[in-house]
Amino acid sequence: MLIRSRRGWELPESAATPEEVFLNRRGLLKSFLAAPAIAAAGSLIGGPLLAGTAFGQTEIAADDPTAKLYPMPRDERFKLDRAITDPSESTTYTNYYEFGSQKNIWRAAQKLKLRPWTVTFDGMVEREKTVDIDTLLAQMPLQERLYRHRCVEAWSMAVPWSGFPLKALVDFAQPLGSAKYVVMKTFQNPDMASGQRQFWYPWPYVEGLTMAEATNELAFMVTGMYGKPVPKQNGAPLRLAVPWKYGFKSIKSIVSLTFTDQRPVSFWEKIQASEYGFWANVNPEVPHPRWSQAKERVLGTGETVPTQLYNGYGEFVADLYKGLEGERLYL
Ligand SMILES: Nc1nc2c(c(=O)[nH]1)N[C@H]1C(S)=C(S)[C@@H](COP(=O)(O)O)O[C@H]1N2
Ligand SMILES: [Mo]
Repeated sequence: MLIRSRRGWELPESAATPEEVFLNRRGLLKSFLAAPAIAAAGSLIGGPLLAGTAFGQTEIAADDPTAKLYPMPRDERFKLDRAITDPSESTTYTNYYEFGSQKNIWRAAQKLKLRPWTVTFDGMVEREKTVDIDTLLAQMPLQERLYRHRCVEAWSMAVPWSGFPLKALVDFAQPLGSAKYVVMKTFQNPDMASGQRQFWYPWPYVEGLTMAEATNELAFMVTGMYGKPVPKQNGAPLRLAVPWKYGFKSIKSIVSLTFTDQRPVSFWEKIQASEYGFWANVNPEVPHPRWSQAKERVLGTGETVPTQLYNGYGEFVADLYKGLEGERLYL
């Protein structure tokens, strides 16, 4: 967003900005947040979620029939160490390359058509199947969780996601015992998503987890945000949240889950394997080849705070990586 000749993805704001300006976020926000929607959010910077303020760009989409499922009961095991990010920030400052490589693509993302929407389960499963999303949701254990989110670009947010454990979806899929990975894909439709006309990207967006990661209790499938259906720009109608990994692992608008014994090569790994690997676990001590990961800019607060190993979720996930020390776990 600051350097237009480069893709925002490849250069975080912290690397694009002189450090003293970066730390003075209020001044920075005034001078750089030129997009009207984000500029309007500037007045809310500095406070936690304010009751009664405008709800960002999260109006429920007309073609989303799931409003009656919200709000979902909160699972209190997942605590935040910081305020919930104001929705006017987290719903207008997004990464969704299918709709463009800038942060302010939320308007373009309104073209996303939510119904009909099906999810296909294939590969190493008892029986391949394609299921309508509403039929699926009716069978899932729905709940809300408060999670942090850490983008590899060194910004972060804290949001109440609604949805269900990915483990419930894996159980529904009935994978064979020989499956080692689950591979998820985003829709492919360049007529709807103009970013997909940029043919040099390896569409569709693909991400993957090991079966142990996918069935870890922290891996969550998101259908909602802030007690409402998740906005299109944040990945409706079904996205992943794996908060101990960099944000690019949390794939949006999923249409299929494929079970396999081959490690998948994800979207960003295909583009730049030396910078975006399979594991991508958050670790402040392992820098991105072009910038530090030691700190993160907390969206909507003007603050920069230290980043934590596994984004603070080590008690849930550290065991997953015992014996894998030879792998590039943090890139
Ligand atoms: N299909 C798809 N999923 C995606 C992305 C994307 O461009 N396309 N961006 C990823 C990145 S880099 C991040 S940080 C998060 C951002 O989620 P948010 O926009 O809801 O904050 O989505 C991830 N999932
Ligand atoms: Mo990201």
